[in-house]
Amino acid sequence: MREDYTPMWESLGMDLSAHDALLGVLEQGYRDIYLAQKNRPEGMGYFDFVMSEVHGLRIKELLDEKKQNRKIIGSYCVFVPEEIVLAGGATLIGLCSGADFAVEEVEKHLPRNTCSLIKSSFGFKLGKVCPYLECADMIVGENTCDGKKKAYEIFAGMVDNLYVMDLPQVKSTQGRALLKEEFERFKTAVEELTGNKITVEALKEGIKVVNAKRAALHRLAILRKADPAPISGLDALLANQVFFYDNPARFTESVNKICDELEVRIKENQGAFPSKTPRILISGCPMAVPNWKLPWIIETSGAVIVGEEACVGERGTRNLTDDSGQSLDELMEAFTDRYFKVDCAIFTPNQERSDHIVDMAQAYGANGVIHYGLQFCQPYIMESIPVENTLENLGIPCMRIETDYGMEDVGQLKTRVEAFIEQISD
Ligand code: BJ8
Repeated sequence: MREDYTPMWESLGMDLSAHDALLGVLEQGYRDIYLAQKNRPEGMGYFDFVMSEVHGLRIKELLDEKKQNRKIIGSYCVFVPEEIVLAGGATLIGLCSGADFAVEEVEKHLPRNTCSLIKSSFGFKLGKVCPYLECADMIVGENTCDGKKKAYEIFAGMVDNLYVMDLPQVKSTQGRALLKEEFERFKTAVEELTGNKITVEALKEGIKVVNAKRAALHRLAILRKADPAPISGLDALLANQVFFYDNPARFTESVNKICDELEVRIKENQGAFPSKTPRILISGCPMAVPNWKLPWIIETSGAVIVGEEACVGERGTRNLTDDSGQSLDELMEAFTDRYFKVDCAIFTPNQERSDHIVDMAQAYGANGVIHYGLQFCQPYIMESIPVENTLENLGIPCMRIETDYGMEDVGQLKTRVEAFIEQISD
């Protein structure tokens, strides 16, 4: 029988009945979407376990870390460098939320036409249903899109430990200098929070741990080039989602284990879907847990997803950091270089992202690209038009979808996705 975590949630000041309702929906969704899949790799059992304990065991581990005086830092963006957090002797967890919650309450603080991701983050705070948020010693926001920038001004009145990182919007020399300065400022903030001075050795170790995590996901991504695809897009997405809050070493080991299994599957010509199933690349806004709506629609409509051009996906994990530097400054330079390559749509101009989408579509043998934009997300929706033009000029079919976290449009989306899959199957 599963442990009763009620006293733990109570100690975090959570709203227990609202939280029960959330967990009920999450468990049901997981059963219907994940456990209903066929031909899953056995190694996904680990991620099923992680999800069944998502607000239980992992939170207990984090609270145990806190008892040992280790600080927990929460973040909403892949620009927050985990390397620095680990080097400071703290733990980083992702806080982005993928479900609507307390919408009426949220709309008292934010305009209705705000993207679901931002609204969801507020809903989880206002509804007191996120134990990660409640156990964080520091919450890091970032000046990325206008929605987030302004939302953090309001969020600062709801939490007492918000730290906001500034970010460049242009990939210029000045932009890179700003990013490095902000990483230096963040390093000082982590040192102040933890009381630990970050040393060259600690930073090298932090880089090594994070590189290993990312390398495991690169390995997984490369295996998805095979036909038949050895793993579903839903399962691969889950691994990318769990990346943000699992223990790093355990995560790396679990992903590598799945990769070992997938290598055998590929040799034996086994797939999650039959060979020649139409292959889709998803591109656009990040999908945080439990946002599985669009991938579920795609993979129950006759196609398989072979890659995610998103921050929960390859955009977030693409590059490793050079760890050969011998001084703090050389190491800070090295990961400034690494993070500066992240091609979020907040950057202008942002041709790199279109180029990456083309590269990924070709490398993964995608028959088409589905661009996923959250409603009211200006950066990604605006960028989706040039992205579509670039792809179609190269003969790569593209469909642009705008949606939110609601389920009202599932029927309509399914009809559109089925028509697109039929078109790319010809
Ligand atoms: S680096 S993608 S994680 S900012 S969906 S809140 S952009 S209006 S999430 Fe992101 Fe960092 Fe960029 Fe990645 Fe705004 Fe759009 Fe909402 Fe978004």
